[in-house]
Amino acid sequence: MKYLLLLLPLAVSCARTDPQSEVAHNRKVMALQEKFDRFDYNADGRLTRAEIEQGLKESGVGGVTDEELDEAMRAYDVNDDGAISRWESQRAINMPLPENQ
Ligand SMILES: [Ca+2]
Ligand SMILES: [Ca+2]
Repeated sequence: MKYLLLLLPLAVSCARTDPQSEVAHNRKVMALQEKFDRFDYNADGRLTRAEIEQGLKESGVGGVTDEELDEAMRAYDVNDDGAISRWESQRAINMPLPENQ
């Protein structure tokens, strides 16, 4: 469930919607964009580890260790440039949670 910690502020508002519905999906993407923009403090279109850390703190999500952040960055940072881009975050909401977590 560790990945869920990072995704929580990004995806928690979408968890209860019907994944089959296009409307629900659009709503999900919009909610994600909104949170993405809120986390993207320097508005460069990418979330760095530091921005995510700050965003989690301001969202009241505590108890995320450095290790878990590293792990989540590795999972979401597809092109390995040290930041989560918009499409990487969009990919993440459609990604099934790892079953062994
Ligand atoms: Ca940024
Ligand atoms: Ca990246």
